[in-house]
Amino acid sequence: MNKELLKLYLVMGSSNCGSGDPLSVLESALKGGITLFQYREKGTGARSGQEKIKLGHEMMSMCRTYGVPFIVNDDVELALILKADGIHIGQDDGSITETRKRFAGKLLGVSVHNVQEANDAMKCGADYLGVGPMYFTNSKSDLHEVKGPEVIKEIRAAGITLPIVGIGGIDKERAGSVVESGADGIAVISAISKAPCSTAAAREMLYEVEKKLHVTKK
Ligand code: TZP
Ligand code: MG
Repeated sequence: MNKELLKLYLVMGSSNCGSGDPLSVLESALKGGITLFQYREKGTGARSGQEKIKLGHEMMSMCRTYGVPFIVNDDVELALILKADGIHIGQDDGSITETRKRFAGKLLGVSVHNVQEANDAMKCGADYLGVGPMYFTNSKSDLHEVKGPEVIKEIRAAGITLPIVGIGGIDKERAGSVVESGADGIAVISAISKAPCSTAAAREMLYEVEKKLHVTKK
């Protein structure tokens, strides 16, 4: 995959938007320059069934308007129904090899927490790795141990060259250290979805990422 897509990856569902309308939040973020979007409909008040599909359709068409690929979190059936651009799965979401087969020609992202999982995901054909949590966050209920950007350094030191995005508690101030550790970009929920202006938040974070990518000549 083109690792430029990972520079600023917005992950979001309706429960991440407070009182805001998810479609408006998404459009605002797209205007600010997000490079990839993941529909992650989880948590209190999350939509299901037809409502989940409907919001997915609306978000996907909005992403298409801005030329940003649309990825679905976990829900393989939904990704197939929507004809999404890809799927992102965690360690407990079934076989990576099987998912790879079902999404041939599409993007496959896998969440990993250490060198072993990173190696396995690479061998099974993942296109990119989501590594986290970088920092503590309230945005995920079943949060793994926080290891910080150091774990990305370990994965790189083990010779894994797959595109990587860091996730978990990342804001504008922390974006640089994640990229410095070897990531190709950052994935965020609240720093954009809960920002007073998602356009400004996205623009500022993209600036920080690009500044660091330029310095490290990636
Ligand atoms: N996976 C690891 S941390 C996390 C996910 C989905 C949540 C990230 O949310 P935030 O608000 O950017 O910390
Ligand atoms: Mg999952």
